[in-house]
Amino acid sequence: MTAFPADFLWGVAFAANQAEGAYDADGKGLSQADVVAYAPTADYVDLHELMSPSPERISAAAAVTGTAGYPKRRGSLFYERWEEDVELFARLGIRALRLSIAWARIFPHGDDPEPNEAGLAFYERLFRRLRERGIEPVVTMSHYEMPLHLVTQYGGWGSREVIGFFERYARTILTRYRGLVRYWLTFNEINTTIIEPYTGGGIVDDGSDDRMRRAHQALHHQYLASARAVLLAREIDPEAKVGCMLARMLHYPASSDPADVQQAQHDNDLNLAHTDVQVRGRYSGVMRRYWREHGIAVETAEGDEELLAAGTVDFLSFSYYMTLVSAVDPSAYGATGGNLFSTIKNPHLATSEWGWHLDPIGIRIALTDLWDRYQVPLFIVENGLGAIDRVEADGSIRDDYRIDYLRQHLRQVAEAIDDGVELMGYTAWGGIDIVSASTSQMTKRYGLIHVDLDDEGNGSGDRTPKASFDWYRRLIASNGGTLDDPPAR
Ligand code: BGP
Repeated sequence: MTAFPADFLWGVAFAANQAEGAYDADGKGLSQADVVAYAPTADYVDLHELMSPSPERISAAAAVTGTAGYPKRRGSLFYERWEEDVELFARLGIRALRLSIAWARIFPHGDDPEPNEAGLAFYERLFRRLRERGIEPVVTMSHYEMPLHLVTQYGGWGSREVIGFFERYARTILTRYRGLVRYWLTFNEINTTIIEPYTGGGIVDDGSDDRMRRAHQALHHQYLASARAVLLAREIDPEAKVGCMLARMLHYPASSDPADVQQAQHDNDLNLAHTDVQVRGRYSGVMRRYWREHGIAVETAEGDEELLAAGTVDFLSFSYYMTLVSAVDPSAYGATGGNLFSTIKNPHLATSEWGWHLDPIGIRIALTDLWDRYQVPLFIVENGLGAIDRVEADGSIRDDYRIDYLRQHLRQVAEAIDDGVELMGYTAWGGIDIVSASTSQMTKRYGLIHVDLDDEGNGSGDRTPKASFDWYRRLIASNGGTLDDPPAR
Protein backbone atom coordinates (compact mmCIF):
# COMPACT_ATOMS: atom_id res chain seq x y z
CA MET A 1 0.00 0.00 0.00
CA THR A 2 1.44 3.36 -0.86
CA ALA A 3 0.26 6.92 -0.41
CA PHE A 4 1.98 8.06 -3.58
CA PRO A 5 -0.15 8.71 -6.70
CA ALA A 6 0.43 6.34 -9.63
CA ASP A 7 1.83 9.19 -11.76
CA PHE A 8 4.06 10.59 -8.99
CA LEU A 9 7.17 12.21 -10.49
CA TRP A 10 9.99 10.49 -8.61
CA GLY A 11 13.31 12.01 -9.60
CA VAL A 12 16.57 13.72 -8.83
CA ALA A 13 17.67 17.33 -9.29
CA PHE A 14 20.71 19.49 -9.92
CA ALA A 15 21.69 22.87 -11.37
CA ALA A 16 23.76 23.62 -14.46
CA ASN A 17 26.27 25.78 -12.60
CA GLN A 18 26.92 23.05 -10.05
CA ALA A 19 26.96 20.02 -12.36
CA GLU A 20 27.83 20.86 -15.98
CA GLY A 21 31.34 22.30 -15.92
CA ALA A 22 32.53 23.13 -19.48
CA TYR A 23 32.24 26.78 -18.41
CA ASP A 24 33.58 28.14 -21.71
CA ALA A 25 32.72 25.32 -24.14
CA ASP A 26 30.81 25.74 -27.41
CA GLY A 27 30.29 29.45 -27.16
CA LYS A 28 29.11 29.66 -23.56
CA GLY A 29 29.78 33.01 -21.86
CA LEU A 30 30.93 33.47 -18.27
CA SER A 31 28.12 33.16 -15.75
CA GLN A 32 27.97 34.75 -12.32
CA ALA A 33 28.85 31.37 -10.77
CA ASP A 34 32.09 31.13 -12.76
CA VAL A 35 33.71 33.88 -10.68
CA VAL A 36 32.85 32.39 -7.27
CA ALA A 37 36.07 30.97 -5.85
CA TYR A 38 36.47 27.97 -3.57
CA ALA A 39 37.78 29.04 -0.19
CA PRO A 40 38.36 26.33 2.42
CA THR A 41 36.93 27.56 5.69
CA ALA A 42 35.82 26.04 8.97
CA ASP A 43 32.94 28.46 9.41
CA TYR A 44 29.80 27.51 7.47
CA VAL A 45 27.49 29.72 9.49
CA ASP A 46 28.20 33.04 7.75
CA LEU A 47 28.02 32.19 4.05
CA HIS A 48 28.02 35.74 2.64
CA GLU A 49 31.80 35.86 2.29
CA LEU A 50 31.79 32.60 0.32
CA MET A 51 28.88 33.42 -1.98
CA SER A 52 29.25 37.11 -2.77
CA PRO A 53 32.48 38.20 -4.54
CA SER A 54 33.43 41.88 -4.35
CA PRO A 55 33.63 43.92 -7.58
CA GLU A 56 37.44 43.59 -7.48
CA ARG A 57 37.27 39.80 -7.07
CA ILE A 58 34.78 39.58 -9.94
CA SER A 59 36.96 41.48 -12.41
CA ALA A 60 40.08 39.59 -11.30
CA ALA A 61 38.31 36.23 -11.68
CA ALA A 62 36.82 37.18 -15.06
CA ALA A 63 40.36 37.72 -16.33
CA VAL A 64 41.42 34.21 -15.27
CA THR A 65 41.02 31.26 -17.62
CA GLY A 66 40.88 27.60 -16.52
CA THR A 67 39.03 25.93 -13.69
CA ALA A 68 41.64 25.99 -10.90
CA GLY A 69 40.15 27.68 -7.84
CA TYR A 70 36.69 28.00 -9.45
CA PRO A 71 34.90 24.65 -8.89
CA LYS A 72 31.67 25.75 -10.60
CA ARG A 73 33.61 26.10 -13.87
CA ARG A 74 34.23 22.35 -13.64
CA GLY A 75 31.09 21.18 -11.86
CA SER A 76 31.01 17.40 -11.87
CA LEU A 77 31.59 17.12 -15.63
CA PHE A 78 27.94 16.58 -16.58
CA TYR A 79 28.29 18.51 -19.87
CA GLU A 80 30.99 16.07 -20.98
CA ARG A 81 29.49 12.88 -19.47
CA TRP A 82 25.76 13.60 -19.82
CA GLU A 83 25.01 10.48 -21.91
CA GLU A 84 26.56 8.21 -19.25
CA ASP A 85 24.68 10.06 -16.53
CA VAL A 86 21.34 9.81 -18.33
CA GLU A 87 21.87 6.04 -18.59
CA LEU A 88 22.56 5.92 -14.84
CA PHE A 89 19.38 7.92 -14.19
CA ALA A 90 17.45 5.52 -16.44
CA ARG A 91 18.85 2.60 -14.41
CA LEU A 92 17.75 4.40 -11.28
CA GLY A 93 14.27 4.37 -12.80
CA ILE A 94 13.52 8.04 -12.22
CA ARG A 95 10.45 9.50 -13.91
CA ALA A 96 11.71 13.11 -13.79
CA LEU A 97 15.01 14.93 -13.89
CA ARG A 98 15.00 18.49 -12.57
CA LEU A 99 17.86 20.49 -14.08
CA SER A 100 18.52 24.04 -15.23
CA ILE A 101 19.56 25.63 -18.49
CA ALA A 102 22.68 27.75 -18.21
CA TRP A 103 21.41 31.07 -19.60
CA ALA A 104 24.97 31.96 -20.72
CA ARG A 105 25.04 28.89 -22.99
CA ILE A 106 22.06 30.33 -24.88
CA PHE A 107 22.90 34.06 -24.69
CA PRO A 108 26.60 34.25 -23.76
CA HIS A 109 26.41 37.90 -22.68
CA GLY A 110 22.71 37.95 -21.85
CA ASP A 111 22.06 40.93 -24.16
CA ASP A 112 23.08 39.19 -27.41
CA PRO A 113 20.54 39.79 -30.21
CA GLU A 114 20.76 36.15 -31.38
CA PRO A 115 21.08 32.89 -29.41
CA ASN A 116 24.08 30.56 -29.48
CA GLU A 117 22.96 27.56 -31.58
CA ALA A 118 25.53 25.18 -30.01
CA GLY A 119 23.99 25.83 -26.60
CA LEU A 120 20.45 25.32 -27.84
CA ALA A 121 21.49 22.11 -29.59
CA PHE A 122 23.12 20.66 -26.46
CA TYR A 123 19.93 20.94 -24.41
CA GLU A 124 17.80 19.69 -27.30
CA ARG A 125 19.92 16.52 -27.51
CA LEU A 126 19.70 16.13 -23.73
CA PHE A 127 15.91 16.65 -23.52
CA ARG A 128 15.26 14.30 -26.46
CA ARG A 129 17.40 11.57 -24.82
CA LEU A 130 15.64 12.02 -21.50
CA ARG A 131 12.26 11.60 -23.14
CA GLU A 132 13.51 8.54 -25.07
CA ARG A 133 14.51 7.03 -21.69
CA GLY A 134 11.12 7.81 -20.15
CA ILE A 135 12.39 10.69 -18.03
CA GLU A 136 10.41 13.96 -17.83
CA PRO A 137 12.68 17.04 -17.88
CA VAL A 138 11.67 19.60 -15.22
CA VAL A 139 13.61 22.67 -16.29
CA THR A 140 14.63 25.70 -14.25
CA MET A 141 15.15 28.75 -16.46
CA SER A 142 17.45 30.50 -13.98
CA HIS A 143 19.31 28.76 -11.16
CA TYR A 144 21.97 31.16 -9.80
CA GLU A 145 23.76 31.34 -13.16
CA MET A 146 22.86 34.54 -15.01
CA PRO A 147 25.37 35.77 -17.65
CA LEU A 148 28.14 37.68 -15.87
CA HIS A 149 27.93 40.48 -18.45
CA LEU A 150 24.44 41.33 -17.18
CA VAL A 151 25.90 41.60 -13.67
CA THR A 152 28.88 43.78 -14.55
CA GLN A 153 27.30 45.96 -17.29
CA TYR A 154 23.69 46.30 -16.11
CA GLY A 155 23.82 45.69 -12.34
CA GLY A 156 22.16 42.31 -12.56
CA TRP A 157 18.43 42.18 -11.80
CA GLY A 158 18.67 45.69 -10.36
CA SER A 159 18.22 46.85 -13.95
CA ARG A 160 14.69 46.83 -15.35
CA GLU A 161 16.27 46.32 -18.80
CA VAL A 162 17.25 42.77 -17.82
CA ILE A 163 13.57 41.80 -17.84
CA GLY A 164 13.62 42.22 -21.62
CA PHE A 165 16.74 40.10 -21.97
CA PHE A 166 15.14 37.38 -19.85
CA GLU A 167 11.98 37.53 -21.98
CA ARG A 168 14.10 36.98 -25.10
CA TYR A 169 15.79 34.01 -23.38
CA ALA A 170 12.46 32.55 -22.16
CA ARG A 171 10.82 32.95 -25.57
CA THR A 172 13.81 31.23 -27.22
CA ILE A 173 13.86 28.17 -24.96
CA LEU A 174 10.07 27.84 -24.70
CA THR A 175 9.89 27.84 -28.50
CA ARG A 176 12.86 25.53 -29.11
CA TYR A 177 11.85 22.97 -26.52
CA ARG A 178 8.11 23.06 -27.10
CA GLY A 179 6.82 19.50 -26.68
CA LEU A 180 10.12 18.33 -25.14
CA VAL A 181 9.76 20.16 -21.83
CA ARG A 182 6.36 20.07 -20.12
CA TYR A 183 7.38 21.44 -16.73
CA TRP A 184 9.20 24.75 -16.32
CA LEU A 185 10.33 26.61 -13.20
CA THR A 186 11.19 30.29 -13.60
CA PHE A 187 13.65 31.29 -10.84
CA ASN A 188 15.29 28.88 -8.41
CA GLU A 189 14.60 29.85 -4.77
CA ILE A 190 13.55 33.36 -5.82
CA ASN A 191 13.72 34.44 -2.15
CA THR A 192 17.51 34.05 -2.31
CA THR A 193 17.71 37.49 -3.96
CA ILE A 194 17.07 39.17 -0.59
CA ILE A 195 19.11 36.62 1.40
CA GLU A 196 22.17 36.46 -0.87
CA PRO A 197 21.61 39.21 -3.48
CA TYR A 198 24.59 38.29 -5.62
CA THR A 199 23.62 34.61 -5.88
CA GLY A 200 19.91 35.24 -6.35
CA GLY A 201 19.89 38.48 -8.33
CA GLY A 202 23.39 39.37 -9.54
CA ILE A 203 23.48 42.29 -7.08
CA VAL A 204 27.14 42.93 -6.25
CA ASP A 205 28.07 43.85 -2.68
CA ASP A 206 30.10 47.00 -3.34
CA GLY A 207 30.01 48.01 0.32
CA SER A 208 27.27 50.58 -0.29
CA ASP A 209 24.48 50.68 2.27
CA ASP A 210 21.66 50.46 -0.26
CA ARG A 211 22.29 46.81 -1.12
CA MET A 212 19.00 45.62 0.39
CA ARG A 213 17.07 48.29 -1.48
CA ARG A 214 18.76 47.13 -4.69
CA ALA A 215 17.95 43.53 -3.76
CA HIS A 216 14.23 44.20 -3.28
CA GLN A 217 14.16 46.21 -6.53
CA ALA A 218 15.86 43.28 -8.27
CA LEU A 219 13.33 40.88 -6.81
CA HIS A 220 10.47 43.01 -8.16
CA HIS A 221 12.02 42.79 -11.62
CA GLN A 222 12.37 39.01 -11.24
CA TYR A 223 8.71 38.68 -10.26
CA LEU A 224 7.78 40.64 -13.40
CA ALA A 225 10.10 38.48 -15.53
CA SER A 226 8.58 35.33 -14.02
CA ALA A 227 5.08 36.56 -14.82
CA ARG A 228 6.12 37.38 -18.40
CA ALA A 229 7.58 33.86 -18.76
CA VAL A 230 4.30 32.34 -17.58
CA LEU A 231 2.35 34.36 -20.18
CA LEU A 232 4.87 33.44 -22.90
CA ALA A 233 4.50 29.75 -22.04
CA ARG A 234 0.72 29.98 -22.33
CA GLU A 235 1.13 31.63 -25.75
CA ILE A 236 3.90 29.34 -27.08
CA ASP A 237 3.09 25.97 -25.49
CA PRO A 238 -0.31 25.77 -23.75
CA GLU A 239 0.47 22.14 -22.77
CA ALA A 240 3.40 23.23 -20.63
CA LYS A 241 3.05 23.96 -16.91
CA VAL A 242 5.06 26.72 -15.23
CA GLY A 243 5.90 26.77 -11.54
CA CYS A 244 7.55 29.12 -9.12
CA MET A 245 10.29 27.84 -6.82
CA LEU A 246 10.79 28.85 -3.18
CA ALA A 247 13.43 27.94 -0.63
CA ARG A 248 10.92 27.08 2.08
CA MET A 249 12.41 28.43 5.29
CA LEU A 250 10.03 26.96 7.89
CA HIS A 251 10.46 28.73 11.23
CA TYR A 252 9.46 27.38 14.67
CA PRO A 253 9.09 29.60 17.76
CA ALA A 254 11.94 29.28 20.25
CA SER A 255 9.37 29.09 23.10
CA SER A 256 5.61 29.13 23.74
CA ASP A 257 5.92 32.80 24.64
CA PRO A 258 3.32 34.41 22.33
CA ALA A 259 5.93 36.97 21.31
CA ASP A 260 8.15 34.16 19.96
CA VAL A 261 5.16 32.49 18.31
CA GLN A 262 4.27 35.75 16.57
CA GLN A 263 7.90 36.21 15.52
CA ALA A 264 7.88 32.75 13.92
CA GLN A 265 4.58 33.53 12.18
CA HIS A 266 6.09 36.78 10.90
CA ASP A 267 9.25 35.06 9.66
CA ASN A 268 7.13 32.43 7.90
CA ASP A 269 4.93 35.12 6.36
CA LEU A 270 8.04 36.92 5.06
CA ASN A 271 9.25 33.68 3.48
CA LEU A 272 5.84 33.00 1.96
CA ALA A 273 5.58 36.60 0.74
CA HIS A 274 7.37 35.35 -2.38
CA THR A 275 4.87 32.63 -3.22
CA ASP A 276 2.12 35.11 -2.32
CA VAL A 277 3.30 37.20 -5.29
CA GLN A 278 3.77 34.32 -7.74
CA VAL A 279 0.72 32.25 -6.77
CA ARG A 280 -1.77 34.91 -5.65
CA GLY A 281 -0.50 37.61 -8.03
CA ARG A 282 0.01 40.43 -5.54
CA TYR A 283 2.27 41.60 -2.73
CA SER A 284 1.22 40.75 0.82
CA GLY A 285 0.66 43.34 3.52
CA VAL A 286 3.53 41.82 5.49
CA MET A 287 5.98 42.52 2.65
CA ARG A 288 4.66 46.05 2.10
CA ARG A 289 5.04 46.76 5.82
CA TYR A 290 8.57 45.33 5.72
CA TRP A 291 9.44 47.84 2.98
CA ARG A 292 7.93 50.73 4.98
CA GLU A 293 9.72 49.80 8.19
CA HIS A 294 13.06 49.31 6.42
CA GLY A 295 12.84 52.43 4.28
CA ILE A 296 12.81 50.38 1.07
CA ALA A 297 11.10 52.20 -1.82
CA VAL A 298 10.62 49.69 -4.63
CA GLU A 299 10.08 51.53 -7.90
CA THR A 300 7.18 50.11 -9.89
CA ALA A 301 5.79 51.12 -13.27
CA GLU A 302 2.41 51.37 -14.93
CA GLY A 303 1.14 47.85 -15.61
CA ASP A 304 3.32 46.03 -13.07
CA GLU A 305 0.42 45.13 -10.78
CA GLU A 306 -1.68 43.87 -13.70
CA LEU A 307 1.24 41.79 -14.99
CA LEU A 308 1.81 40.14 -11.60
CA ALA A 309 -1.91 39.38 -11.35
CA ALA A 310 -2.01 37.88 -14.85
CA GLY A 311 1.21 35.87 -14.68
CA THR A 312 0.52 33.61 -11.72
CA VAL A 313 1.96 30.10 -11.85
CA ASP A 314 0.34 26.70 -12.44
CA PHE A 315 2.10 24.99 -9.53
CA LEU A 316 4.32 25.76 -6.55
CA SER A 317 7.68 24.02 -6.27
CA PHE A 318 10.04 24.38 -3.35
CA SER A 319 13.20 23.18 -1.69
CA TYR A 320 13.19 21.83 1.85
CA TYR A 321 16.33 20.85 3.73
CA MET A 322 15.95 21.89 7.33
CA THR A 323 13.99 24.14 9.67
CA LEU A 324 14.85 27.32 11.52
CA VAL A 325 13.93 28.85 14.88
CA SER A 326 12.58 32.35 15.59
CA ALA A 327 12.81 34.33 18.81
CA VAL A 328 12.19 37.94 19.70
CA ASP A 329 15.69 37.91 21.21
CA PRO A 330 17.87 35.48 19.20
CA SER A 331 20.97 36.54 21.14
CA ALA A 332 19.66 34.52 24.07
CA TYR A 333 20.29 31.35 22.06
CA GLY A 334 23.14 29.58 20.28
CA ALA A 335 23.42 29.64 16.47
CA THR A 336 23.79 26.87 13.89
CA GLY A 337 24.19 26.72 10.11
CA GLY A 338 21.38 26.62 7.59
CA ASN A 339 20.54 26.81 3.92
CA LEU A 340 21.71 30.27 2.89
CA PHE A 341 21.61 31.68 6.42
CA SER A 342 22.19 30.61 10.00
CA THR A 343 19.56 30.12 12.70
CA ILE A 344 19.03 29.46 16.39
CA LYS A 345 20.06 25.94 17.40
CA ASN A 346 16.95 23.78 18.00
CA PRO A 347 17.63 21.66 21.14
CA HIS A 348 15.27 18.94 19.87
CA LEU A 349 17.07 18.36 16.58
CA ALA A 350 20.38 16.86 15.52
CA THR A 351 22.35 18.64 12.77
CA SER A 352 24.32 17.64 9.68
CA GLU A 353 28.09 18.07 9.48
CA TRP A 354 27.35 21.58 8.14
CA GLY A 355 25.10 22.37 11.09
CA TRP A 356 21.78 22.05 9.23
CA HIS A 357 18.88 20.82 11.40
CA LEU A 358 17.74 17.29 10.53
CA ASP A 359 13.94 17.63 10.70
CA PRO A 360 11.78 15.16 8.71
CA ILE A 361 8.53 16.23 10.41
CA GLY A 362 9.23 19.74 9.13
CA ILE A 363 8.69 18.68 5.52
CA ARG A 364 5.16 17.52 6.44
CA ILE A 365 4.45 20.79 8.21
CA ALA A 366 5.79 22.72 5.20
CA LEU A 367 3.61 20.73 2.77
CA THR A 368 0.50 21.15 4.91
CA ASP A 369 1.04 24.90 5.35
CA LEU A 370 1.59 25.44 1.60
CA TRP A 371 -1.43 23.36 0.62
CA ASP A 372 -3.68 25.08 3.17
CA ARG A 373 -2.47 28.54 2.05
CA TYR A 374 -2.58 28.14 -1.73
CA GLN A 375 -4.50 25.00 -2.80
CA VAL A 376 -2.35 24.65 -5.95
CA PRO A 377 -0.38 21.50 -6.90
CA LEU A 378 2.92 21.30 -5.02
CA PHE A 379 6.27 19.83 -6.15
CA ILE A 380 9.27 19.13 -3.90
CA VAL A 381 12.18 19.83 -6.24
CA GLU A 382 14.99 19.79 -3.67
CA ASN A 383 15.48 17.68 -0.57
CA GLY A 384 18.63 15.82 0.41
CA LEU A 385 21.55 15.47 2.78
CA GLY A 386 24.90 17.12 2.19
CA ALA A 387 27.39 14.82 3.89
CA ILE A 388 30.98 13.64 3.91
CA ASP A 389 30.97 10.22 2.16
CA ARG A 390 33.69 7.62 2.51
CA VAL A 391 34.83 5.30 -0.29
CA GLU A 392 35.48 1.87 1.22
CA ALA A 393 38.48 -0.28 0.24
CA ASP A 394 36.18 -2.28 -2.07
CA GLY A 395 35.07 0.95 -3.79
CA SER A 396 31.59 0.96 -2.26
CA ILE A 397 29.98 3.96 -0.58
CA ARG A 398 27.64 2.89 2.21
CA ASP A 399 25.65 6.09 2.73
CA ASP A 400 23.06 4.60 5.12
CA TYR A 401 22.80 8.06 6.76
CA ARG A 402 21.54 9.47 3.43
CA ILE A 403 19.07 6.59 3.00
CA ASP A 404 17.88 7.29 6.54
CA TYR A 405 17.47 11.04 5.81
CA LEU A 406 15.54 10.42 2.59
CA ARG A 407 13.42 7.61 4.07
CA GLN A 408 12.41 9.66 7.10
CA HIS A 409 11.53 12.70 4.98
CA LEU A 410 9.57 10.63 2.48
CA ARG A 411 7.63 8.98 5.31
CA GLN A 412 6.49 12.46 6.32
CA VAL A 413 5.73 13.31 2.70
CA ALA A 414 3.48 10.23 2.61
CA GLU A 415 1.67 11.48 5.74
CA ALA A 416 0.99 14.82 4.05
CA ILE A 417 -0.33 13.06 0.94
CA ASP A 418 -2.58 10.98 3.21
CA ASP A 419 -3.90 14.29 4.57
CA GLY A 420 -4.93 15.25 1.06
CA VAL A 421 -2.00 17.41 -0.06
CA GLU A 422 -1.74 17.35 -3.88
CA LEU A 423 1.95 16.65 -4.55
CA MET A 424 3.17 16.27 -8.17
CA GLY A 425 6.55 14.79 -7.41
CA TYR A 426 9.76 14.67 -5.44
CA THR A 427 13.23 15.19 -6.95
CA ALA A 428 15.99 14.42 -4.46
CA TRP A 429 18.71 17.03 -4.59
CA GLY A 430 21.95 16.03 -6.31
CA GLY A 431 21.39 12.78 -8.14
CA ILE A 432 25.10 12.75 -8.82
CA ASP A 433 27.59 14.52 -6.54
CA ILE A 434 27.85 18.19 -7.55
CA VAL A 435 29.56 21.36 -6.35
CA SER A 436 27.85 22.85 -3.30
CA ALA A 437 26.01 26.11 -4.03
CA SER A 438 27.08 27.88 -0.83
CA THR A 439 30.55 26.50 -0.13
CA SER A 440 31.70 25.42 -3.63
CA GLN A 441 32.84 22.14 -2.11
CA MET A 442 32.67 18.71 -3.70
CA THR A 443 33.13 17.18 -0.24
CA LYS A 444 29.64 18.32 0.70
CA ARG A 445 28.12 15.42 -1.23
CA TYR A 446 24.36 15.02 -1.96
CA GLY A 447 24.43 12.43 -4.73
CA LEU A 448 23.08 8.91 -4.95
CA ILE A 449 26.01 8.50 -7.35
CA HIS A 450 29.54 9.29 -6.20
CA VAL A 451 31.75 11.39 -8.46
CA ASP A 452 35.50 10.91 -8.07
CA LEU A 453 36.46 14.59 -7.78
CA ASP A 454 37.70 16.49 -4.73
CA ASP A 455 37.45 20.16 -3.75
CA GLU A 456 40.49 21.02 -5.84
CA GLY A 457 39.22 19.15 -8.90
CA ASN A 458 41.54 16.16 -8.55
CA GLY A 459 40.17 12.75 -9.57
CA SER A 460 38.95 10.73 -12.53
CA GLY A 461 35.38 12.08 -12.46
CA ASP A 462 34.20 8.46 -12.53
CA ARG A 463 30.69 7.71 -11.34
CA THR A 464 29.92 5.04 -8.69
CA PRO A 465 26.37 4.32 -7.47
CA LYS A 466 26.17 4.54 -3.67
CA ALA A 467 24.04 2.32 -1.43
CA SER A 468 21.33 5.01 -1.66
CA PHE A 469 21.16 4.48 -5.45
CA ASP A 470 19.78 0.95 -5.12
CA TRP A 471 17.53 1.92 -2.21
CA TYR A 472 15.97 4.74 -4.24
CA ARG A 473 15.74 2.53 -7.35
CA ARG A 474 13.66 -0.05 -5.44
CA LEU A 475 11.57 2.67 -3.83
CA ILE A 476 10.66 4.16 -7.21
CA ALA A 477 9.98 0.74 -8.75
CA SER A 478 7.51 0.08 -5.93
CA ASN A 479 6.10 3.64 -6.14
CA GLY A 480 6.99 4.12 -2.50
CA GLY A 481 5.93 0.62 -1.41
CA THR A 482 9.35 -0.28 0.04
CA LEU A 483 9.54 2.86 2.17
CA ASP A 484 9.21 0.87 5.40
CA ASP A 485 11.30 -2.13 4.38
CA PRO A 486 14.18 -2.84 6.76
CA PRO A 487 17.52 -1.46 5.54
CA ALA A 488 19.34 -3.91 3.23
CA ARG A 489 22.54 -5.06 4.98
C1 BGP B 1 19.71 25.30 -2.52
C2 BGP B 1 20.05 25.44 -3.99
C3 BGP B 1 20.74 24.31 -4.61
C4 BGP B 1 21.57 23.44 -3.66
C5 BGP B 1 21.03 23.36 -2.25
C6 BGP B 1 22.02 22.78 -1.27
O1 BGP B 1 19.74 26.55 -1.96
O2 BGP B 1 18.87 25.66 -4.77
O3 BGP B 1 21.48 24.84 -5.69
O4 BGP B 1 22.89 23.74 -3.72
O5 BGP B 1 20.61 24.57 -1.77
O6 BGP B 1 22.83 23.83 -0.77
P1 BGP B 1 24.40 23.67 -0.71
O7 BGP B 1 24.79 23.18 -2.07
O8 BGP B 1 24.91 25.02 -0.39
O9 BGP B 1 24.68 22.65 0.36
